[in-house]
Amino acid sequence: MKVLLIHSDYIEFITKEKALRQAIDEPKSGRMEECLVAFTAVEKDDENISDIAEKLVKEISDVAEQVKTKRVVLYPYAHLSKNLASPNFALDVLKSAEQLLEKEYEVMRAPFGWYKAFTLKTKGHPLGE
Ligand code: A3S
Repeated sequence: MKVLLIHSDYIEFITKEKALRQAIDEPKSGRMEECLVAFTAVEKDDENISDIAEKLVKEISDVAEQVKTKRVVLYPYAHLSKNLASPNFALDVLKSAEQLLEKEYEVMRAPFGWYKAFTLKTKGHPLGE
């Protein structure tokens, strides 16, 4: 698994085009203020790890505690790996992580299976996809 964690002033995203025919969420746009964004690529090797969602949640929680935020965005981000898990497996992992995180955090899961655009602001520097 590859995870890029960015403590952000805000993130906004919108679905553009479908990227997959299966394992796909409904299209949507979203915005979250002051949050930890977890850009996540689930990899082939993760398919052999039974508690991979728990491991992801641990990683996110550790950093959320450091930066003192209670808001998390789970953002599927396939571009971080060339060795991706199957879409069905990846979506399951992200959904499980969402459920676990919801016990302690306000969580937004960005739609899976889409090309999306995002705007993110961190420490005053706006970035775009
Ligand atoms: O690859 C196209 C879209 O399908 C999802 N996806 C995965 N995301 C994470 N890990 C995997 N193993 C995946 N397999 C499929 C993602 O939603 C992906 N879309 N951010 C968008 C592109 O703008 C994206 O990565």
